[in-house]
Amino acid sequence: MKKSVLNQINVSNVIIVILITLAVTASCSKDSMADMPDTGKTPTGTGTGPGTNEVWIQGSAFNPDKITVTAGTTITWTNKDGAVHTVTSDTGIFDSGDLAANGTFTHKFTTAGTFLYHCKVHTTMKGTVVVN
Ligand SMILES: [Cu+2]
Repeated sequence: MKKSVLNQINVSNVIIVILITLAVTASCSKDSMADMPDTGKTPTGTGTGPGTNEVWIQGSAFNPDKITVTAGTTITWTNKDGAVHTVTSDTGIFDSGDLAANGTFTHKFTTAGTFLYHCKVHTTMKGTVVVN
């Protein structure tokens, strides 16, 4: 008799431990979900990569380095680096000026063509916009 009561207590203890473990696991995953919006600081990006008609300046490179759009599209560049970069047309039709960390620049491409651009600070950084 006594032994069976003891066994029942042990079983309930095990269940309580499992429930506590589940509760802790659930609250941990909830916390990491809550942290996710903080990592993506752009209003339009998903946090993992540039969205449609967006170019991210990341690791001293334009991502994507070649983007194809239709005439009338506005492209937004966002500086995801800590360093200052620029988005400067090779032919002088647009220039962002210095973009600090999280700085953005937009330009509307109204005519078809291939538009080369670069960063004035880092001359090896090059990008292309193809407008159809
Ligand atoms: Cu640069």
